[in-house]
This record gives sequence, C-alpha cells and structure tokens, in this order.
Amino acid sequence: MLLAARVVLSWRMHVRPIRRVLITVGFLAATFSPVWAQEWVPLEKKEVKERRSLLGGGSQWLGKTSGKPARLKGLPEEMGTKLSYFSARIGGQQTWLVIGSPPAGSKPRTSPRFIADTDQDGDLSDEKIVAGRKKREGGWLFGRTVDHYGPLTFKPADDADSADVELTFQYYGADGLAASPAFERAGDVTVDGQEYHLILSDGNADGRFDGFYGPSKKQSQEEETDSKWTVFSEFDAISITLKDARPAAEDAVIYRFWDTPPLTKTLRLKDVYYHLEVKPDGSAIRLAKTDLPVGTLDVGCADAYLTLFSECGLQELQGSGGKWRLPAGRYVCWSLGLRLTDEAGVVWTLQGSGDTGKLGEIVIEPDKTVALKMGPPLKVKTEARQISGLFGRNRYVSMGLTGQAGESYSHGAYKNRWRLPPPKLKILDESGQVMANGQFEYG
Ligand SMILES: [Ca+2]
Ligand SMILES: [Ca+2]
Repeated sequence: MLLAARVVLSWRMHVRPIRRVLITVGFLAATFSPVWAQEWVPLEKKEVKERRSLLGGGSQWLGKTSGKPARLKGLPEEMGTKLSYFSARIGGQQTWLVIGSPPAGSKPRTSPRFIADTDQDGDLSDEKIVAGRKKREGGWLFGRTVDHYGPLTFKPADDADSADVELTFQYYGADGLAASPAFERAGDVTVDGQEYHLILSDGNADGRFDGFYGPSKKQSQEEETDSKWTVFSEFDAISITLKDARPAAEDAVIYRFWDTPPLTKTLRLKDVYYHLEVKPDGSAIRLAKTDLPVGTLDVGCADAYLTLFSECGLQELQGSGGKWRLPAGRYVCWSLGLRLTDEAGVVWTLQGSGDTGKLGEIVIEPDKTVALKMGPPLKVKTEARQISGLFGRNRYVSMGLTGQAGESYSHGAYKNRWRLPPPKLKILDESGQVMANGQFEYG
C-alpha cells in the first residue's frame, strides 16, 4: 500500500515537468508552423498581355449612354461627329469615356479615336486623344477583332493621395466597351507541398487589390445570370492554378467554373480552407490554414447540382445524396439543376432557368442542418395568352417547370450534351378527345 502510494507520488512528480515540456513544445510548434502559412509571398506587377476570357480578369462591361451627358464638357472637335458615350466607375467615381470616328482620310481598318476623362473632373479639354490598335481576342477560330486602347492612368484631380488606376479598353463596336486592368499581380505560392500560380486583379478599378467579395442580397435576388454577374465588378478577382500544369489539364484550374473568380477571404485548395490576407497594393499575399465552423445543407434530392458563392469562395455541389457539409455563412446561388446518369451511362440534365426560389440565398449555421427541399416532384405551369395578329387571333401557351423550393427549370432536358426537342402539347376536351396539337419552342 505504501509502495503504491510512493509510486503514484513519484509519477506525479515526473508528470509535471513532462507536461511543462509538452506545453513548451506545443508553443514552439505554433510559433514555427510551416513557412507558407506565416510568410508573406511577394507578387510581381505584370502587364496584362492577353485577357483569358471576354469578361475574365476583372473586366467591367460598359453600356452605351444615350446622348451626350449634360455634365461633360470640353470634347475636342477632332473626335468627329459620330460619337458614343460610356461611363465607368473608376476609383469609386463615375468617369466619362468617348469613342469617336477614325481620323479623316485614314485607311479602312483604322480604329476610331478614344478619349477618357483621366483626372475625373468632367472636362475633356485637358485630355489627350488616344489612337487605338486592332487586336485579336479569343483565338483565330472563335475570337474576334477589337479596338484596343491604353494603358491609361486615372487619378482624380482633387485627390493627389488616391491610388493610380491603370486600365486598358476594348471596343466591341455596337456591342459596347470593356474596361480591364492593365496590370495584375502574380506570384507562386507553395501550399502543403503543391506549388500554385496565383494572379490578383483589381476588378473594381480602385487601384487596390484587397476588395474581398461578400454575397449580397441584390445578387441573390437577380434572376438573370448577366445581372448576377455585374455584382462581381464591385470586387477584386483571383486566379489560382497548379504551377507548370499543361493548360489543357482539367485540374489545372482550381475553380473549373471560372478562371478568375472573385477574391474571397477564404479559399479552398484540395478540401482544406485557407484564410487570405492581401497587402492593399497587391505586393504580397499570405495564406494560413484555417478551421471553419461548418453546417449542413440538405436539398433532399440526390440528383441535384448547385453552384454557390460565399466569402469562402465557390462551391460546386453534386452527389453525396444532396447533402453537403459547408462552412457557416451566407451563400448566393449562382446556378442549379438536376443531373441523373441512367443504367446505360447516359447523362440527363435539366438546367435551372434563372429563378432559384428559396435557394437564392442560403444561410448555413454552425453544427446545424438547413433543409431546403428542391427538385421533383416538379410542377408544370402553363400560361395561355391570346394575341391578335395579322392572321387573326392566336393562342400562345408557355410552360414553366418549378421544383419544391420554387426553383424554375428550363423545360428542355439535355441528353448527354445535346438538348432534346421541346415537349409537345395536346389539348384535350372533357371526354379526352384531342382538340388541338402543338409543339413548344425554345424562346
Ligand atoms: Ca479631365
Ligand atoms: Ca480593387
């Protein structure tokens, strides 16, 4: 008995120093965790030579303004008489840009002249006219030739401390004008033994690189993909690819959906989340492994697929019985649909057609399950309209498919990659006799 007590006592005396050593080792490990998680990785300023896609790399699409804006003055006469006016948000200020005619007597394929209010004072008499050059974009087969201008540096006349915003412009004729960052920040970062190539773009044209994306109510309520897209020009963008991967390699782009998704505070690489810190001038980035509180989204439909955006980046969800573990936070649904592979290996797809219903905005809470049933049974809603035309009165029947969460689907299913012919329509009388036959058309 005495011996046992002595043994216990001596063990206790030993365990204390051991614990102290363990605590010290733990503290050291926390201080000297892997270099990639702690060190700032420098990013070099690089000229954007070729835009990867039409709206990639943080380009802003600028719509034409009808007529001359009242507040704009000092337009040089050499700009010609055929003028198109555009406005862009540069450094948070509305800024005017004008496309004119090509110089008089110039060769047929000469770019029209361009002028921009680079000091943002509403006066163009203090600005230089810019000559453009023709540039091929998007390859020879599917690409097109655009008029390219810049780089031009924008800085407000009344704020000498604000950051320079350097942009190039691409004129697509009647289709409009795009403003793109002239420079980006690029570098390589090694995470868990894998080297990645990383590019930051000043997507919201304010001369800074730390404009992180946050899902907005406005974006979740937009039904059209184009309108959802415009929200992204309010934030900066990031591109992350496996270093030295062949461009065609499928897994080279981390986010397959887009080559330049919006910059988010957290990023997922190989199912591990990393917190991102960016120097405002884009000169360095720091990644640190992070544990996020997670919850569950359950859409109660094994064939569903969803593309969601949150502060943790893009989530492309499919499989696992329609149940996914996600970091807690607010998500905006970008697109959805149903996909099923039959016994013959044929993939059937029914794409969502814009209205995401209750799935438009999803809030995931830690350790909780959000149940939002989507998919079948689908409700078919037909709407008949009578339109009087030249050849008498016609009845038009439109059809909509709605799932359990109120999400709408396009009524043409895809068999593998091919869209099937639109469904047929029969109008029956009370006794089941066919009164009329019709065929839906995609519109
Ligand atoms: Ca000016
Ligand atoms: Ca920015």
